[in-house]
Amino acid sequence: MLIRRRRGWEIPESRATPEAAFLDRRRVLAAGLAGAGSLALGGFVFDRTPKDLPDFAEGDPSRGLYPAPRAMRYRLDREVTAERFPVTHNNFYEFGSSKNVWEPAQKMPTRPWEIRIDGMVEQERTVGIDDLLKVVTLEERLYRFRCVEAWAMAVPWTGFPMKALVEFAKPLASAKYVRMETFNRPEVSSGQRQSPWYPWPYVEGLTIEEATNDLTLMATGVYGKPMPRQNGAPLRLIVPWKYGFKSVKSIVRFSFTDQRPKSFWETIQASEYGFWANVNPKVPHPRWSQATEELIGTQGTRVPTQMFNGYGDFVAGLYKDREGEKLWM
Ligand SMILES: Nc1nc2c(c(=O)[nH]1)N[C@H]1C(S)=C(S)[C@@H](COP(=O)(O)O)O[C@H]1N2
Ligand SMILES: [Mo]
Repeated sequence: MLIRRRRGWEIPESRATPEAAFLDRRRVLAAGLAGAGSLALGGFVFDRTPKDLPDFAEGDPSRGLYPAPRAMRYRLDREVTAERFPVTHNNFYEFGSSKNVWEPAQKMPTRPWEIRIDGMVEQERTVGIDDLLKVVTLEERLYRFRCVEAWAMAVPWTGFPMKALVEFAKPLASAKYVRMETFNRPEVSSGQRQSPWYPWPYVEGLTIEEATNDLTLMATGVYGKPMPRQNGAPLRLIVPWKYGFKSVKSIVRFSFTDQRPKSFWETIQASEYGFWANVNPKVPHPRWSQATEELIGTQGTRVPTQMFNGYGDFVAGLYKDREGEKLWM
């Protein structure tokens, strides 16, 4: 293992995992370390980034579907982030609370991968990922992506509109929300084993209107290849106008419901991570500003955060009748 000075985009440990701050404190107490320890790395990080990226999609049976044609409608105001950053700088608590989870994530089997569709639907059903991929059309979209921790990237996701998944599921008219769940498998998830106090499984939710918005993508790949495990293989959500924690990874269940789902992060700390979580530069997180964001892979370049992460034309209408609700965090 190599210890070296952090690069510009690697914010110090104390700021790098604010989403984990509460739980880290609990873990320190639980371990009887009386508030010490967790910051011992100071300004240093362990670099687990390989020089040459491994073939993260080795053996993936869906390989032949990539690369998919790019949808030119989704334009960026910045360069696409170099591939090595988004595939080695991740948030995926199932494999630990640091950003260096790509290696442990390789332990996650992605086949067979069964997806349960249940709740307020015409007929509950289970579908395998490869059967689902046969009935949808993949496309590539360049999206900005903004983590609540004030770092951002620009990524070529491949996937299909979530609208197609909703049509496939045939929800009843009474369904108002879709609740999405990540796998719960402590035998493959070091995070679930080592941090049993987290409210596993990871859960997120959207209104049906959000889920069927043109922007909302079920992502199955990135950089013209099947999705690496650390980015949420084989199926994850991408909602680019919301903070990144809404974009739940490695989904195994979609439940249609008339009750607003309570997410993983909302269960942990509702005052900081709410249901709506739309990006807004003017509404600070209780512990830091959201006015600017650091572009990963650029030696610390910061740019202004945009309202709805720059996607207001697509989504502002969704919230017209929701004034007074806590739409921004
Ligand atoms: N199941 C699951 N999904 C998750 C997370 C997680 O810890 N577990 N982290 C979220 C957060 S905070 C972010 S910023 C994005 C990161 O996605 P990336 O690693 O592909 O950049 O995934 C989101 N989806
Ligand atoms: Mo995040």
